Amino acid sequence: MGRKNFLKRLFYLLFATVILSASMVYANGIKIEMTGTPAEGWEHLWRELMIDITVIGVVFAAVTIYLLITNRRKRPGDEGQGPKLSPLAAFGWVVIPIFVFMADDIYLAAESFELWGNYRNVPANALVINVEGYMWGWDVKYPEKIIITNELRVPAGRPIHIKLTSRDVVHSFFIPDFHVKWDAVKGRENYLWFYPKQVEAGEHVMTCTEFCGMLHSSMFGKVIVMPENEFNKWIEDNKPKGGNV
Ligand SMILES: [Cu+2]
Repeated sequence: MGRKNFLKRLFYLLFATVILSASMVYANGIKIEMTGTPAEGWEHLWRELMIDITVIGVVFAAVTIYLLITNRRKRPGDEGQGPKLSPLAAFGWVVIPIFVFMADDIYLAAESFELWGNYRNVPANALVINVEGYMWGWDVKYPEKIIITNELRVPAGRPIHIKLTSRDVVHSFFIPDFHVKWDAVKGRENYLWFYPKQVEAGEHVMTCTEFCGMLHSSMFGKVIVMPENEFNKWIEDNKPKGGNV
């Protein structure tokens, strides 16, 4: 290969790399906005992952099938006689496909970090509720000094900030419907937040997902989403009465 040819190919390779990088940066710039609740962001990312791996899977399968058919052995002892690639062309054939799929990985990773930030940033107007895990249940403590076990009542339409700890061993607080989970550790205050937007959402499972002893599997309760006025009334009705409590 002449020097001119080499330079031309090198130029194409660099050009393709620049175009791919630019489109990735552009896509990041306009698309990465994981606003909304953790659950919405989680579902968005999940859908995107499913679409991406499906597209990539189908493309790979199609290319593989095509190559298998076009390059199959026609008679015994048949040997292929593919064109000999120059080192640069071989390099390009390796690097460009890797870059294309890595670009998607990097993009998804960027979205994951964005979503992570969303999970860790509790909105300022969130209602704070303390949850303490123990062997084997959850004590839910409201600022009004109400304590209930295995039942987390929350108002609809407000972000809920759970401050999480444990009385004994390590537990893991999990509400599958809201896609939130975090460890409850003795001597530490961890947190998570979720946003029950509507009452129709109703009741949800909350459970422990860290094997924490004999009765770990019975360490579950429910999250009950209530209309805000009913929730306020419930707080009023249940908070300790009298001055010195
Ligand atoms: Cu547990």
